[in-house]
Amino acid sequence: TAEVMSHVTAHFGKALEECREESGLSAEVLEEFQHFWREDFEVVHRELGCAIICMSNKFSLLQDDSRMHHVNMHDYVKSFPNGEVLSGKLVDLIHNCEKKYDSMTDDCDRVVKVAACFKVDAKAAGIAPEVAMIEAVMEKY
Ligand code: BOM
Repeated sequence: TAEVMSHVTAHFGKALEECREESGLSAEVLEEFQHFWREDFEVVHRELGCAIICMSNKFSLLQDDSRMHHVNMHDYVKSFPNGEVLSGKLVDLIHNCEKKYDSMTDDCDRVVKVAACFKVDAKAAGIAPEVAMIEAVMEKY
């Protein structure tokens, strides 16, 4: 659900500042991670892909090939309030997007495509959070 996704985004987003330098993602492109979900934010920058890889690695959510670690991602999402209602769906959506871009060899370029696909599909599935929902739970993490 969108409510659960707001918690996951608020927590995951806390890793952004630790990853800014090594990813090269400027504040002009993305100031705060929750803006990822804004209607007018375009998920297109290679540096965002690099940042998502760096952030995911802080929580062991990726395998060595920079694809999702299914078990760890499932457990991560499940750890949030009501997480078990989102975990299966989120893993399915991300994996479906990974399959579409599997031939891309540059990890940062591929992950930003996967993230853009995930944003579109999460909105279509009704599990994309409003930015205001994320801001409401930011203080918990
Ligand atoms: O193949 C690479 C898998 C990368 C998975 C991350 C895609 C989604 C990242 C952008 C949105 C994040 C929102 C919430 C946290 C989900 C972990």
